[in-house]
Amino acid sequence: MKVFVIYPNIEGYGRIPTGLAIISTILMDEGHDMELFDTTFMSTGNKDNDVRNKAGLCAPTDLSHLYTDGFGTEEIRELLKERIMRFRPDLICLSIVEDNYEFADELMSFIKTFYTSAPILCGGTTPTVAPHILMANPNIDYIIQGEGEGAIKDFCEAYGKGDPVDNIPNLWYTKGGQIKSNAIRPLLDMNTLPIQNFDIWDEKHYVKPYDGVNRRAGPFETSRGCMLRCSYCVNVVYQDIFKDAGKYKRFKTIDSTIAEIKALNDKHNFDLIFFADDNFLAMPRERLEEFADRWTSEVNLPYWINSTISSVNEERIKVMKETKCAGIGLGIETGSENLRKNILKKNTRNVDILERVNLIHDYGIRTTANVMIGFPGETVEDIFESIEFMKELGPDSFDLNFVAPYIGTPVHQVAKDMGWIDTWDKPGFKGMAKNITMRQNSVINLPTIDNQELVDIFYKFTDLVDEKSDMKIEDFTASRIDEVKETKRDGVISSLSNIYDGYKESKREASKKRRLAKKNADTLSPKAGP
Ligand code: B12
Ligand code: SF4
Repeated sequence: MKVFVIYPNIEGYGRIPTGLAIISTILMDEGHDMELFDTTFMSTGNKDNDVRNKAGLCAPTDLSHLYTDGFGTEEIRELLKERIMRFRPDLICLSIVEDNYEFADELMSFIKTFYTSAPILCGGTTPTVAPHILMANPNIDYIIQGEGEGAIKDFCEAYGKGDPVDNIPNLWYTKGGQIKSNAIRPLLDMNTLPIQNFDIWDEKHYVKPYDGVNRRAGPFETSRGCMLRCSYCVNVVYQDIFKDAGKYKRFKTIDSTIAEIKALNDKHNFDLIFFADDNFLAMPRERLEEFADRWTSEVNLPYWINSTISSVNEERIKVMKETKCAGIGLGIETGSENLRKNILKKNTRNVDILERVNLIHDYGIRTTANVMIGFPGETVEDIFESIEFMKELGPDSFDLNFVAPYIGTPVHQVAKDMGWIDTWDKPGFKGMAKNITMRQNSVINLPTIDNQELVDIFYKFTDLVDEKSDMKIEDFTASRIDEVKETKRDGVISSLSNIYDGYKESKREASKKRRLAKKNADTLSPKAGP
């Protein structure tokens, strides 16, 4: 089959997307004729890096040479049409995250005006968390929910032969005007994954500005899933969707991990490895020991990871140091313990964060503190607590973002219930926040902080931490702070509690069903004879 794969990236954020890299590798390995259309470097600039530079979040780097100047939406459409008309695909696939969905929709609706010989199939984060919403989009014919490896293989095989696709697990489709969904397939064993094929991706994806230097970085995953349940994160939703699909947190063996990195490094010559895992350090001791031994003797490249504070301990950090870990991104998010505990649903105390960040610094490893502003219930005072905490913590850099109320997350639900987000009503987008972004501005209209004030703090955050700005709490609309403290914050907290109770109930129901199914199977299975 001829499959045309689109990566509709408008953030200009380079780095090969692991999920789509694996999907396209599988398509090629299965013998399908595959073409990639990647918009990452087509638009006029790297929005993400521009904001970081402007906010002083990173050592200034100029990435403008990576982008084709003046190659905007019109030029993208022209090229897309030319490529599709030349290739004449049997299937068109897109990978979607919410920030790119509107842009992806523009491309899909354009495709439908000149090419209707191939259905459009979408996968990725947003199709996974909200397939029922996306299926109402007239431009989308099929959705693969969750892990796409097995489903895309089965779909292409059946569709290519003209067989029915009704029974393919993870697939959403329409039949007789009705939206239909199939069961979720068991979560896969990561050791069955193929080695990613990077050949179809632009080399520019390897450019990673790191600590002021442009490095050549390769992206890999060693595990999937995170067992924490932060209220703004996709993982809390995934845990619910996949509750019957097997073990959510899974690892690739060190053997498979090293084999893949070695094979791709021999070919592409990286000087930095990026691990896409949500929480790299959350691994058992024996695995850590094996990683340490084999990394140094077989790969020996600097690497960079993301981790939660709760997974940091001296034993692990020692290994990180010995194995050339260049930096750790830490999800600290706020300096307000009250906000972190009650609204972010992260149970880490500031004193523990301080202790562990100091430990990482003692070992000479670089830290990046990931911080967010604009949580439902957050006040200017909370943000100033974050600033004070960052002064105390002294990470090597920050990554500051606005809270984005992604569909499916508790934060989205609360912001919607409170009437603080403007949502779409059009088919395919119903209930989703308009113009969603985590980088450009705040999508949640907080009663506590004016959005423009929030943007002002965003761009002053680094200066405030470095004590180069004299902006003060009193400069903000203080009266609204009092209102929120007394009423709105309590509303957010109780609304979140209800949502989390719902997850607990759903988990209880699922295990009750599993127990019952097991009991029935035991009763039905013949006993071993004498
Ligand atoms: C690594 C990473 C990146 C990398 C790679 C991007 C990517 N698309 O993979 C970089 C650094 C480039 C990046 C950038 C951004 N990211 Co990011 N990123 C992640 C992270 C931490 C891991 C993703 C990953 O590799 N997972 C492992 C792979 C195997 O899983 P997967 O990507 O979901 O893919 C599987 C399925 O979804 C499916 N699938 C995926 N695509 C397709 C396509 C088809 C056709 C099919 C059939 C199936 C399919 O099959 C895959 C294999 O099973 C996730 C958090 C997470 N846990 O998902 C955030 C996450 C995806 N990122 C997010 C965001 C917001 C962004 C940015 C907008 C940030 C910014 N301002 O620039 C950009 C957008 C870039 C883009 N267009 O994707 C959000 C998306 C939120 C949402 N609900 O939509 C997430 C979920 C984090 C969060 N806040 O919760 N990101
Ligand atoms: S620790 Fe990070 S990856 Fe895990 S649920 Fe929280 S935000 Fe998501």
